[in-house]
Amino acid sequence: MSPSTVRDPLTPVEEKVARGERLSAADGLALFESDDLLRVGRLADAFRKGRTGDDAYFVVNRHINYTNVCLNRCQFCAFSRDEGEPGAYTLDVSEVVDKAREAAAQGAREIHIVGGEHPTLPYASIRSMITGVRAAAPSAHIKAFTASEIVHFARVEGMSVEDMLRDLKVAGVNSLPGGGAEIFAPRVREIVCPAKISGEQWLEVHRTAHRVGLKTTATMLYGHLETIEERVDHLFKLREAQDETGGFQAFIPLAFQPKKTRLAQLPGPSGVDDLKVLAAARLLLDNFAHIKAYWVMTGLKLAQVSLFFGADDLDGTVVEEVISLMSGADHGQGVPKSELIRVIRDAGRVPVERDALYGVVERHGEGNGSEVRPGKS
Ligand code: V47
Repeated sequence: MSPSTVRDPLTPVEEKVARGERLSAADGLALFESDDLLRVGRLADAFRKGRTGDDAYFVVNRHINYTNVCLNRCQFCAFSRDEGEPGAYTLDVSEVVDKAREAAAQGAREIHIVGGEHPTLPYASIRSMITGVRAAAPSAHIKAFTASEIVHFARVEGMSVEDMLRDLKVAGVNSLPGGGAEIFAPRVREIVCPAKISGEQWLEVHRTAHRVGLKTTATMLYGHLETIEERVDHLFKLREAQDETGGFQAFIPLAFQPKKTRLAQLPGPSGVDDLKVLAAARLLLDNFAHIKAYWVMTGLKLAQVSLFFGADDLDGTVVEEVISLMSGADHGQGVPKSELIRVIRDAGRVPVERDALYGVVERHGEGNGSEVRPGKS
């Protein structure tokens, strides 16, 4: 074949996207291998626009990390502690409930509760925490417990995962967050989180949650020891599970924060990597309605730029997410709603305040916000 007839690897991907065809693993690799970030971004942006148009979502939410005591001690996690170690903490049920009450009073629609796998905290306390939050914030959506916490509670109580999920649903849990997925590849899990549930178990918990009527989200922790093949494999496993159940609401890539972890020698992902992961995810996860840019991990400025690389959601006001704070992420611990509205508008999108299930709370179209847009008249 002469050089002029060699096709560049992105052309067939662009053709497939234009024909509405599903992308293959080879296409996924071509996206990650491409040096033409803007071309990859344009493709993802056009795909996103076909799904969500000019809307960009955000939610008023609050994270509550009830304990950092954890049996797993994953290499990438600077949050976890052994029981009794300096810096270890466990909030009382009343402290969690107070934080939830305060959040609801400030307009939070979603309360995101996760913690470590505590070796001695009884399940009865976990349950009281949820019933307490439900009573204190009756109209807030409770998004609680990663798949690995669910497996831990089920083990402690001698219950099946399905029964545990049903019990938590009765107590007041409305959906599961996507944490703990990390990267599904056993090769990497063996190094970075050997004590944690496997990728297969994570997927099984989410399939079970969907079966019992709980929606969930999905994450991928990237920018540590994984290869691009392993990223594509992770995304494909999510796509396959979503084909089966349809229960995932959104995908959230989590940019590895190395600073205070046992993998601090690693540089962490670059900005180009952050944008490429979002764009590739948007294109490969054709059965996911939403892709979130989680500003806590990337900073609000890059999260804003992510709206041009496949993301349609900036997640939330967040408030006090300790997992990233302890890992050295220094992008702030909360952002006011007015700031999310401002950055979305400044990107030329319509800010849509959503609830936890993507129901529209308010469209902040031009003219009904009070914030100033410097440089725009
Ligand atoms: O489970 C831990 C990851 C997760 C680090 O579901 C780290 O809507 C980066 O899951 N660098 C917690 N990531 C955050 C999370 C999340 C956030 C926002 C929205 C949703 C959702 C989920 O963060 C953990 C773990 O996978 N993590 N340490 C670190 N050093």
